[in-house]
Amino acid sequence: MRLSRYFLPVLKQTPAEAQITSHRLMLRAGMLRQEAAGIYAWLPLGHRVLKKVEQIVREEMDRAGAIELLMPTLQLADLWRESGRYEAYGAEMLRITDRHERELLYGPTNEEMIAEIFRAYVHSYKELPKNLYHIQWKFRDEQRPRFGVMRGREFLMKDAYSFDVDEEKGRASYNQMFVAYLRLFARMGLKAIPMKAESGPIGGELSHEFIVLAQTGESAVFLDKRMLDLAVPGEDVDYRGDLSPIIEAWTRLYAATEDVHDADRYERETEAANRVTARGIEVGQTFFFGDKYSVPMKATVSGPDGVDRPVQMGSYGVGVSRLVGAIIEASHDEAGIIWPEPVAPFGVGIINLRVGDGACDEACETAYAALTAAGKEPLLDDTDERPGGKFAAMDLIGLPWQVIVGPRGLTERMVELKRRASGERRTLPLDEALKAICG
Ligand code: 5CA
Repeated sequence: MRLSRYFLPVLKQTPAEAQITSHRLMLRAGMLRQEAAGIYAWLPLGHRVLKKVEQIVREEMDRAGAIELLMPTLQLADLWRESGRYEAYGAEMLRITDRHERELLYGPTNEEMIAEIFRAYVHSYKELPKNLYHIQWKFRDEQRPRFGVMRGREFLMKDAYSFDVDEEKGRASYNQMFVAYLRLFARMGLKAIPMKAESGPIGGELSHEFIVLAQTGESAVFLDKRMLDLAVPGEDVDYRGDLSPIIEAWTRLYAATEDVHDADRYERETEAANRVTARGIEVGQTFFFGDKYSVPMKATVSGPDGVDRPVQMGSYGVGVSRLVGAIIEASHDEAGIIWPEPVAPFGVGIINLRVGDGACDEACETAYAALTAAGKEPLLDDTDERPGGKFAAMDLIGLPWQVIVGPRGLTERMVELKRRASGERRTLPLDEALKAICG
């Protein structure tokens, strides 16, 4: 992408309304624009990151055997009356009436709708297990939307739903998702700590919240510091095998939530020497709730004995849009964002310090073509901005690499290569810089 043709409205001033770093940086880096309280337009740079995060989530869901579909944002109120949640959900639900006076709602989650789809088509245990997921916008009319995409009203969520014939198999499906979660957060450069959780309005007894540690997090956590070094299951995890040892190793060290009672319980369960207090951001939550929805909604399957039974369900959410903010909270410095490579909007920034200078333009075009061909998605700053402004903007948007091309260096056939994360700079010939980036 050439910056002169792109749409990247970076702000020089710090926006007054932003209270936390990620919100401030997303506004300054031209990623996001607020359209109403808790409702945002994703500008091109933000949109690229959102799509990368979404794709990692999708790949790990697919790897774990989940199947993607897409359900609508609007749902019929009657569907929610079946489960009893239409009234229970309260003021957070955005209720809508259409021209025929039919009652609808903007979906805050999809347990009811997926149970409705399931019961229409699946009737036998032989078709199980199944795990269906989608990545779709949700709406929750939060009392206090704040911190930008962290607590929005409209937000992008991945929600997966597992269906099994009995509780044991249902728990095995839950464990598969648990491991997939550890992996998908790790792929984004995050360490997400699973904590035993209350299930709230979703219901059920078995639930974990996945928390990314960050100073600005909304949840206070008490955790065993050994968790910080616990390995994340690698590529070799066999989802068909028994995952309980991995779950065991993690849940043995789970932390408690801000609930004081949990903190008390935790006190008893762990040695004080290993305990640390921290703050964190909830980037995902998993639930196993058995027949909570399948009983009222009559989603049943016949078992091997020919007898019908309610299907055993779990649900698994990831806050896709919240993750973009969480990654920034976990990875930034005074100058701006530091994107982990897998989610960076562009892989490399090329800075042309003197646009119009034949040698500079040519070296930049060479770099641009080679990096594009290598799949590194370069962003070429070919604008007339002053060098100082170019450096500041490039640091702010946080691409992993910068290639800086100026007339002085080029007289000795040299460019500068900067690593955004460490700040390390090297002066070297262009082809060597390209080799260093492409590996
Ligand atoms: N049906 C279940 C799982 S699919 C569910 O809705 N779970 S949830 O309520 O925990 O939401 C899943 C994830 O969405 C949360 O872990 C969080 O990361 C994200 N999320 C929830 N509310 C918001 C919000 N207001 N703004 C941004 N992200 C949110």
